[in-house]
Amino acid sequence: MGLSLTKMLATWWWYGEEVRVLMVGLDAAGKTTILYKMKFGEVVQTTPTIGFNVETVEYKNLKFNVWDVGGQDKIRKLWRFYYENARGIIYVVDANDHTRVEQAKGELDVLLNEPLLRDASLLVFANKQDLPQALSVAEITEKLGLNNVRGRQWKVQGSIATSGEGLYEGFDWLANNLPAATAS
Ligand code: G3D
Ligand code: MG
Repeated sequence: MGLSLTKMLATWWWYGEEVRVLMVGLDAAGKTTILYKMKFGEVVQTTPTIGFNVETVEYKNLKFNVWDVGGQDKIRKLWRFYYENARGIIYVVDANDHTRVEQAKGELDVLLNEPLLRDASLLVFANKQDLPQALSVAEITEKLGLNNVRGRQWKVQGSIATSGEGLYEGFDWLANNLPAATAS
């Protein structure tokens, strides 16, 4: 799956210019699993400051920056560095974690209210759909309040990161729904 998908992205994403995509979500949502399942290449982990780890993968002109949201407010200021020129947000939710879905909404709202991310398209992975108690795509859509989102493209995709199910569909949608790069 990895190879055909990366080939597809190379074809469909605009060639030459860097496309930055953020992948964020609470810890244990499944972000790192998705990153490796996609087989984009070497995952480089950096720690700009204590308590803040960023995983970066580059594939041709695509650059993914991945980190855990939630936690100390002072670390939030550091996220801003990665917002610059970000055209897509992949928000990964553990759909089986009923107790933290509200926190996941709060953290998503922070990102959606960020002016630098105003135009970024939003792909939500409602992950861990293999678990019997997982909230459905419709339930995650409702709990995250996504029907109130205005002015940006968004989609919720059910996924099972461990098997790869749903990842292709999600990335396919994002590749086709990125906003045009803003002239700067
Ligand atoms: P994170 O990078 O968002 O913090 P990880 O999350 O990718 O490290 O995943 C956290 C745990 O969830 C991992 O288990 C991983 O295998 C599991 N996981 C990820 N996606 C799925 C999924 O779709 N279904 C199920 N059942 N589990 C998933 P461990 O045990 O290694 O902590
Ligand atoms: Mg991780």
